[in-house]
Amino acid sequence: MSRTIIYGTPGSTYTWSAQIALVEKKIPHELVEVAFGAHLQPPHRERHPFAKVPVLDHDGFVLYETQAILRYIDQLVPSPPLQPSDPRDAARMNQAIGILDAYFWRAAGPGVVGQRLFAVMRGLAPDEAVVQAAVPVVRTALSELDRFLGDRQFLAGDRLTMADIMVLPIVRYLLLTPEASLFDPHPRLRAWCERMSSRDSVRETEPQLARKG
Ligand SMILES: N[C@@H](CCC(=O)N[C@@H](CS)C(=O)NCC(=O)O)C(=O)O
Repeated sequence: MSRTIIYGTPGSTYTWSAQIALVEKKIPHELVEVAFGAHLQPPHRERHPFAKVPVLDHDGFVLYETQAILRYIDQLVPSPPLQPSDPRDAARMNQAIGILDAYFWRAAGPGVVGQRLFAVMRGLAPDEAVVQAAVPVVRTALSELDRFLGDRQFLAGDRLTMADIMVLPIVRYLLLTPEASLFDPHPRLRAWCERMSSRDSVRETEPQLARKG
């Protein structure tokens, strides 16, 4: 019988994306927690030389980089597809993922959520300068994602794709911060987040830290 393991840190957005994809594909998996800090040490460092999470182990095939994990899962279990067949939708999906990886996650994650939620949880005051430097990038990313969404149900068309799965977790955390007000011009994006959050795959894998209250 095949065995699928995700090594991840509690609360990690990228780990959450990998888990959502596995549940969408009905691939049973085990989450092995890598405590924060342990990701910098062996044995995790041997799985991921850049010391990040998640890492997938599928029957001994070890893979890191969330995009690569999602694309692998999508080829392994083709149904339901997580990539559009329409070339323009596929291009938008890739663009949204590129924006997430290159700009949005860094600004929203370490820039806003890291300061507003995680620093505060450790008893530290948020660094307002870091938050303020991140806000313009977050604002641009939200505006672009809203434009991609348009009047459709998902970020790259009328079906769930890798773009929705990769973008949702950081959006969920952002909405727990005072910078949730950056969504005010984008009610469609908020509605998309609510639709996504009601999916079984999202609810079943939701980290405790991402829950309201
Ligand atoms: N490009 C990587 C990014 C993964 C990443 O940045 N993960 C974060 C958690 S969401 C992490 O491991 N942070 C720990 C650190 O930077 O020390 C991917 O797509 O998997």
